[in-house]
Amino acid sequence: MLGKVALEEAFALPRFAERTRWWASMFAVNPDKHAREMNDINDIRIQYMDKYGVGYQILSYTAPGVQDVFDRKEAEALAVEINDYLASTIKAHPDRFGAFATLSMHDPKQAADELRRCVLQYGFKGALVNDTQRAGSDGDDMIFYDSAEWDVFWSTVTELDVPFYLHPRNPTGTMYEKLWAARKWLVGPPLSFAHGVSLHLLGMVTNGVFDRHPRLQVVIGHLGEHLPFDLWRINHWFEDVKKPLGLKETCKKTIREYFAQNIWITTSGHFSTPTLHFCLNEVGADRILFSIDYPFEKFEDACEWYDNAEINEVDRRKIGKDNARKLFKLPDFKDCDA
Ligand code: GRE
Repeated sequence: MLGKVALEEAFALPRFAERTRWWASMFAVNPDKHAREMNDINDIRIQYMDKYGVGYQILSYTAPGVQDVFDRKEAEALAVEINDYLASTIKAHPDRFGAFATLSMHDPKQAADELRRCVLQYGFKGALVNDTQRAGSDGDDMIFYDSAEWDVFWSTVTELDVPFYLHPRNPTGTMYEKLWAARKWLVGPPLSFAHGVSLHLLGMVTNGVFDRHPRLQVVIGHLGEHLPFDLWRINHWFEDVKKPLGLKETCKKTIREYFAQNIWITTSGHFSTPTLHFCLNEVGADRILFSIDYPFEKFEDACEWYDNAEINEVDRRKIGKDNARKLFKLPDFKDCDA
């Protein structure tokens, strides 16, 4: 399929070469290739896009990114540097690249202001944040965005009418020591990433963020970070036990209603047809978006799978490009009408 749109596609600042290699040492079998692909925007990436029928990508800063920076001032300055760099780097290819804003999430009002700047000044398509923000003098605090204090941020997101991508990051500090250190091979895609994002997103659901901001659109990757598989059970426990016990005070709708009205899932890093079929049943084609997860995953694996997956052509088109085109109000891009 030509003109696919991909949404969870990472880049890094070339000046952080050492950091990119550190991350690659945990997640890439060929760290040199990974670093080359991560630091490139306009060359290798466009060759892959042309070869595998990807018309447009929305780029985002790689994990853990600014969410790993526990000094507030440093985090805020880094986010601005990244946004300015990305805006100037993709300027040459408006028909191929869009951008997600990178945000420091230390302070809700400052995050909202930087998002507004990126959307109004640069035309960025939304924000992508890597799960909780590290904070505190030793980086051991974690800021979640599911409390009422964050309403000022979510109001800005909905006022600007842009989606918010909740992306994973690695567990750190005491959490890492207690849960993961003795089981380090489970850090990342095998388990910890889905764990973190699911906790955070369900925190937003149960703490009433979507009730207070009913137009908010949140995207999660990896075919829903295990949540679609658990929808029946979550719904059963919310409706039959937790709501009678008090959850109904903060969470008015059912989990399925939030999935139908506020939540999107992407195929990033999860190229399985049986799982996609399952998500088509549980979540529906109108809420699924194609993505790759480059350079952690290969264009070849994502695109050859997707182009040949046994799904009907109406759904292939929606998931492959049309849903994203509408959700992100994309400009015309290469092969957008193919
Ligand atoms: C990511 O999407 O950021 C990611 C990593 C590490 C491994 C896999 C992956 O940062 O998808």
